[in-house]
Amino acid sequence: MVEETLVLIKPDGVARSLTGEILRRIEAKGYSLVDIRMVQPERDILAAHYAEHEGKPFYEPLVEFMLSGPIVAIRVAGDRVIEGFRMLSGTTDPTLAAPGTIRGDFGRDWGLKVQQNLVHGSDSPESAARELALWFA
Ligand code: YYY
Ligand code: MG
Repeated sequence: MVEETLVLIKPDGVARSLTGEILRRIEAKGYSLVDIRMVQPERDILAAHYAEHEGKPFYEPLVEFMLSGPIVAIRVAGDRVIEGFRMLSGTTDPTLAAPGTIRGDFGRDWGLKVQQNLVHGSDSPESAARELALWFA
């Protein structure tokens, strides 16, 4: 079942020059890069993107972090890519993300926050449709 998902390389991934490595892993898995853009997002797009987390204690620091530098937004297509990219990414907390995943291999613990976990991937077909419309309007 071919799907599309939204992947974001967060400001820490761009700043640490991991863009190429992350794109390489997506392509090596057999997924296609359909569209890609580098963005310095405004607060309103991030508020919409993370609307489900509004009011949670990590929401404000998360949005501030996402505003701290350029982001790479990617439209990725592939068989069950929504679930598949989240497997490539690894679980939210880089400390707990399995070795071999993006967050498990490159997420750092020393003094960094959970929000600095390098990538975002849509979590369902509904989220993917909503987020792709937002970032690739
Ligand atoms: O989908 P995923 O990115 O793995 O996690 P979410 O639960 O959707 O949270 C979004 C984002 O918020 C997460 O990537 C890091 C940050 N965050 C946090 O800073 N602290 C938490 N306790 C939970 C999430
Ligand atoms: Mg999420």
